[in-house]
Amino acid sequence: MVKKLLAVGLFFVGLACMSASAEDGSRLWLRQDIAAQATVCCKLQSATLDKAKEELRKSWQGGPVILELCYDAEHTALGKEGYTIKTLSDSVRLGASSEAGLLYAAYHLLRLQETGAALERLDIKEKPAYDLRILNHWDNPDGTVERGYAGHSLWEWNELPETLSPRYEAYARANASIGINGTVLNNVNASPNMLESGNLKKVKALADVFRPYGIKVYLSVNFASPAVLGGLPNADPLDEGVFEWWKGKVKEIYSLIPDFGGFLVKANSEGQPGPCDYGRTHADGANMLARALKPYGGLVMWRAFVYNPTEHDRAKQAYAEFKPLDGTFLDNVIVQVKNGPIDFQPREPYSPLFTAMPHTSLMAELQITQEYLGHSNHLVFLAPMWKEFFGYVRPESLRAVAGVSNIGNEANWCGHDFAQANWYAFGRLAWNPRMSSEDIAEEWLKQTFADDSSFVCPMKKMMLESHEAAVSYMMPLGLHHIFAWNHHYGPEPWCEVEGARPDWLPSYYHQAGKDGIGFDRSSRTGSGATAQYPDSLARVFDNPQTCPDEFLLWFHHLPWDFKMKDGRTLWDALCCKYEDGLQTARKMQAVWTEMKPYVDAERYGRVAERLDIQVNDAVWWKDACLLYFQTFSGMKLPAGMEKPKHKLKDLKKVKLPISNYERPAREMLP
Ligand code: GCW
Repeated sequence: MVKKLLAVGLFFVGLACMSASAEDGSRLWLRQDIAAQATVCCKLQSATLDKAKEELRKSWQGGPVILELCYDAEHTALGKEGYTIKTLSDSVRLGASSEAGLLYAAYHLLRLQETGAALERLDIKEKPAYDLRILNHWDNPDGTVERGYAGHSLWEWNELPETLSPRYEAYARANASIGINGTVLNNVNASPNMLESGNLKKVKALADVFRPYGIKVYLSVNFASPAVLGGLPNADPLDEGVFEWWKGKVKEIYSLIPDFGGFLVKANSEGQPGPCDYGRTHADGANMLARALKPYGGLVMWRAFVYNPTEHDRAKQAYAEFKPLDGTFLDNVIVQVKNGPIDFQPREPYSPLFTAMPHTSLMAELQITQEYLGHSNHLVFLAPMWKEFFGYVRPESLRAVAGVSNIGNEANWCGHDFAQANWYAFGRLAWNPRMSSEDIAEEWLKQTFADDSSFVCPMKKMMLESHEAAVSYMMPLGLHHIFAWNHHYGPEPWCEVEGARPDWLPSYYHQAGKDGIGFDRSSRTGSGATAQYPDSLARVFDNPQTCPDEFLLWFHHLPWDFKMKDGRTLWDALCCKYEDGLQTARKMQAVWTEMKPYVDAERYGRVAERLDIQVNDAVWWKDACLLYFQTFSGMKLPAGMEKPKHKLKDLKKVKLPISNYERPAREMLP
């Protein structure tokens, strides 16, 4: 008998192992048991309510749940997507003034269950901080993804509209579970072909899948479309024919997709066409599109990511072009500004536009895909970086938040299993920017891996330290853009490319020389970028004695022996930062090794393999930057640091393939 029991036991252990080893990460944070068969009461029926009911029925393990549409003062005050969750004597009641609100409430309740929260006396009121919480895909019609590191595009344009991949619904569900309610399907470097009638039918097919999950679709548009696609002689926004063309296109779109969200536009930036080609302003361009969209309730998200090779300081450009336009945009235009003034660097001060355009709707563009943070090789939890941004920019001064997606067609969606946490964190912060990074990490870990404090505590710590570590081993103390040419993966502070725009080269940014290092943006001796900030902050940034260390070399060019606040020389402080970053990466690797018992073999292995690359890359970054900067400083590495593993001349030979949109493989790295 005992033997038989043992055999049965072993059989089940075997099964458990098999299912653990089939763990491809595709279930994201939505891994709840699906055999619950809960009682769900809801008098109404609709596509969205059916999703909410189905989720609860399958996974809720408590008593009956009642879903109610409520139009009382309490619920109307919570807006279109807010909701309440209340424990009653014999049930839980979810209330909202919209179906989407009830769907969000259902996901909230399940999240509480999955994270082990106390469920006895729930009395929750939720209202999203923004009406628009949107992903930006940089996906091209040919299936490539600009700055995507998780395979190819999720959208199978060749198969649409006839064939609908089951992943479209899985994508919508994942987004809805964290409150994301919009998606821009295509790259801001937009192909005019996207607006062809045949392609719009494909967009409609996706919109139909996403709609029940409360998600609207948007498109990036190429400003020259009337000329390129429509055959007009130009795309001048003040030309009536151009406006008529857009009006017609917009009408066609809304006839297919009545709840279409609107357009995202990258204009007059990095070679894209725009209104300035015709001597018009960004406002002229944005307002023309806004007029076409207005009758249907559509929006224009107009990007402020502009810079010009002739401007002496790239960090000042967007402000220079957009601030004078404050107050001139129509009310269905939102100006979309990247979090920092340059370009999604590992760390940037906030873009001064956020505090300079009080009469314009602004939205923040955050980058979820790790273009400048180790692609899908490095474990970098981005919530702390975004929280830093919200520490400077008041959440209520924004109208919306967008995140550049890190999603591709790989089984685990994001390449790195921990990059899923950044998709998750984006959604949670777009819903509530006041949530702490710690709470987000904890929620995600519990739902995605295990609800065991011996796992959650060390892993949470590791996630919370990971961004600072990456900044330290790549670009500490305000250094920025010292990446290798174009692929933005490894270090190349020495990079020179004949004929290249200076503002695409690292030396433009680090300005290292015998006299010191850093970009002088101070008002007295430098570019004066500090003056674009409100006075109180401008004063702090302007003075190297008060400028926070993390922005020191962003705003100042300082001698190598500059005395830091703690008395060390700048050179020593820089070296120690690189060393700290590397040692934290090593610690992350050690922590993960200890987590082996809590994690299935497949995900354990994938993450371990990437942490190995991350540590090696941290050595690469540290050696490359310090050995190169040492040629100027002429100073010794401080005692106690790990000795360089590489020689500068060898590192200078490393070349990764530029057009590699996939993860750089181990063999390509030093
Ligand atoms: O950072 C740069 C990226 C480009 C991107 C551009 C942008 C979509 O390297 O790949 O183009 O930003 O945000 O428009």
